[in-house]
Amino acid sequence: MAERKVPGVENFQGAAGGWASLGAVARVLKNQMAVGREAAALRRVNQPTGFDCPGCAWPDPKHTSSFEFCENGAKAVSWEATGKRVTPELFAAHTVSDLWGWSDHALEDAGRLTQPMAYDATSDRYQPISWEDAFVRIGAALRELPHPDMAEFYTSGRTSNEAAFLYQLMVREFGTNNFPDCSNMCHEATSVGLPESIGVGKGTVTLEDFDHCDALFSFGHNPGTNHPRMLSTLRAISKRGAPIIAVNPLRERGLERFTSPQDPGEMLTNSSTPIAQTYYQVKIGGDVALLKGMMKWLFEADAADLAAGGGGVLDHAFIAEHTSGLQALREDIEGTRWDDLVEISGLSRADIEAAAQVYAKAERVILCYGMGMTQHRFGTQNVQQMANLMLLRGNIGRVGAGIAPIRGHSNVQGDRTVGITEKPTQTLVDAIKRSYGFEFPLTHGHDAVEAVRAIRDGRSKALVCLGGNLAVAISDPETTFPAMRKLDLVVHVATKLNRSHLIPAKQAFLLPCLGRTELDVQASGVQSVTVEDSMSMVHASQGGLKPASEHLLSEPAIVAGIAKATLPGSKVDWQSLVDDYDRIRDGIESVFPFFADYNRRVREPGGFRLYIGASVRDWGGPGRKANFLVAPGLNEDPRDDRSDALTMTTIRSHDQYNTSIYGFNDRYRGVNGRRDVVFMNAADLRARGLKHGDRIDIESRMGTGGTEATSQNLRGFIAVEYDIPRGSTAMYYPEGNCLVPLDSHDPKSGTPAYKSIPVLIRASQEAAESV
Ligand SMILES: Nc1nc2c(c(=O)[nH]1)N[C@H]1C(S)=C(S)[C@@H](COP(=O)(O)OP(=O)(O)OC[C@H]3O[C@@H](n4cnc5c(=O)[nH]c(N)nc54)[C@H](O)[C@@H]3O)O[C@H]1N2
Ligand SMILES: Nc1nc2c(c(=O)[nH]1)N[C@H]1C(S)=C(S)[C@@H](COP(=O)(O)OP(=O)(O)OC[C@H]3O[C@@H](n4cnc5c(=O)[nH]c(N)nc54)[C@H](O)[C@@H]3O)O[C@H]1N2
Ligand SMILES: [Mo]
Repeated sequence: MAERKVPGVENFQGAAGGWASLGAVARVLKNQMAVGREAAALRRVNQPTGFDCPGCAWPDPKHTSSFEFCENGAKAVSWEATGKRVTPELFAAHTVSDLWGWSDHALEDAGRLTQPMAYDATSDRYQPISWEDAFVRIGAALRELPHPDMAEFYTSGRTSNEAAFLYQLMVREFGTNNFPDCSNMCHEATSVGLPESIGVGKGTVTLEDFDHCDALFSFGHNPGTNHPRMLSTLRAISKRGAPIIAVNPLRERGLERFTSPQDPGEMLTNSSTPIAQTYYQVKIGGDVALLKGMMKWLFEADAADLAAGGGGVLDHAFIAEHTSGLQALREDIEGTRWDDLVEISGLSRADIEAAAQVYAKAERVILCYGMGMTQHRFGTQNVQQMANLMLLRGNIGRVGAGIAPIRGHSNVQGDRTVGITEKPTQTLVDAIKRSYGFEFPLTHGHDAVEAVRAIRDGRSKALVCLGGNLAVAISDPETTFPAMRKLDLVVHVATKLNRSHLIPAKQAFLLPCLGRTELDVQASGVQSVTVEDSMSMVHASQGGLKPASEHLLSEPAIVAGIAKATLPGSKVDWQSLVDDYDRIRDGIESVFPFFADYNRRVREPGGFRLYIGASVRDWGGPGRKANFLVAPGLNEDPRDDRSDALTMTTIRSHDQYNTSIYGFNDRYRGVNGRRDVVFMNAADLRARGLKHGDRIDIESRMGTGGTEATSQNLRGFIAVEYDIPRGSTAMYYPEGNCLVPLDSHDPKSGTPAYKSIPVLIRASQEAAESV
């Protein structure tokens, strides 16, 4: 790190975890001012009889007997269980335009929403409304639309299976498949890419597999911040001597060293366990080059071994029995030059070969990956090249081996499983007809990007959001914000206030719901909901806290309320489903037979695992095979015509949950009290005549080259010298979203290219002086 002192920026030397993370939790609890309530909540998190942690989708160990400490989980829980409240008085005191001026942090920090509110344009304020009136007005507005396809129904991944199932049932009876979903911005490349490779769009491993792997590869994710409970698993692997290989342009501390708060020895001696044995700082967008390089070495080593009379390095028996497409892959890889692989990955040939050797030496390999792989224009190719690598040595479908997309929201995978999809199948149409007696169209609906396009073009006039913060999470606020202001109806079901709520349409409703931590009582008594984690484990979640306000309804009750008002002749008995969530689960089971015996199985401690064909080498039905798939070229990103362009990635800080900004510190990257930083390589700074701490402007070059570019440039950010490859640069999400035009996404999966934005960076025009 450079000599110059920049306020709030330092070189963090510690390990991930440890006392600092306990301290951080204590601070959050204090700030949220309801310590009793939150501490009670924390004792019940991820317990067999407690609630599922809203923090992430990492699975729970089988027999959790004591609270598994996790900083991320503690923050998520206390953020929800806060003592602060957004009351009608707050809305009376502030116009919506006034609230717009608050920061994202301040909006959510104001506390929990307490009453249903409706927007009044004359006073530019949200005013209290009764639930009944809200439902009636929403129902009337939806029915007034000329066509059901003119409404968008967004889901964010905290929604339970029960709420999601009711929601899709309502929307389908209403007559559309417009299901934009947070997973369209997240692991869609997995959902689209993996089925083509291995017949299923989900991970193939269980948590137990991690006890048996001989090597673990981590591509493009940051577990120290985003899935801290995974560090315990990584630590155990490291302790038994199996190599962990990290592939990430940034040196993320959680992948380097971890002090386990669960380990009194480490805590008392301030020692830590090393995590990654080798850390490859790939260039942003260079992963396909690395993967192809590894495969190139494998093909070469295999040929040499076979020529020498050996059995080969590839798993030939597996390839012959279970796969197709090897020859085309081999030709593609053989036609790729080492020089190109080295240049685009940013890694030396020796490094690439060493990674391949670790892979080849291990009998059982697990490969984990996150947003660093999916949020690119070539996200689907990234996923499929990882699958190729795994298939070459039969590393899918046996104990201790497999591919593990690490999901984000705690039930993002489950929402999809129970029907939140814009691309329904005939099977789903038939099953819903059988169970509920109505038909719905097979036509594909809108995903997240397409929904915003439709809103922009006036093709959609209503937006209903079951959670989330769509306007801020999606790319291109310059397009999105003004487009959403033109809507006729917007409905937000939410726990906390955020910027999307402040983009009112002609009619806007803010409907406050119970959170995961809270007691949900319906006619038949206390209810639990169910969720599915990253490893396809389905389990129950039951909140225990007194609701934040007496006016809150559960998400299933709100969905049913909207449904009854929108569909007067409905074939569904909405009230009976809400009275007893067991009936919703019976419904899920009747539509999706793989949930057989749902209510019984989910009551077993730890729940049950859904059938994942690829885990047992069933590639999507009898006679089907796994496929090696060719990705043409090495990098599909639009190369910029300007050679001085850098590639920007947008990442999460340690103190945020997506668009929820808990605070302004990013401890493991040494940033305190600010978010306006851009991490840059020293040579890139020098080449632009810049120094650590200088103020800079960022110009997006994405979409230059013909596509419609509406993205905006950023001014007055702070350049921070950082250990990142030359040509790569990073800043925080959502600050960076305005650099990504709506049309910059993976053409196959629709995932916005948040992680590879060509940008020009120069000294700020705004203020000549630096900090
Ligand atoms: N505390 C906390 N927990 C969370 C969330 C949160 O915001 N806060 N969000 C939740 C959600 S919805 C999700 S999806 C997950 C997200 O969890 P992650 O997948 O870890 O998401 P990001 O923070 O976006 O980090 C992506 C990582 O990819 C790296 N990266 C960037 N570009 C590239 C590239 O081109 N190649 C490679 N190999 N790596 C790259 C970045 O350096 C970073 O380490 O976490 C979930 N858990
Ligand atoms: N540049 C850039 N953009 C990105 C990403 C990136 O890495 N870079 N990541 C993308 C990813 S992976 C994702 S998943 C999306 C996230 O997109 P979203 O899921 O839409 O966003 P969140 O920030 O998770 O939503 C936060 C809001 O959810 C509401 N909420 C919280 N808990 C509950 C609940 O229990 N019920 C209900 N009804 N509401 C609740 C609160 O009101 C809160 O304000 O963002 C995407 N955007
Ligand atoms: Mo996500």
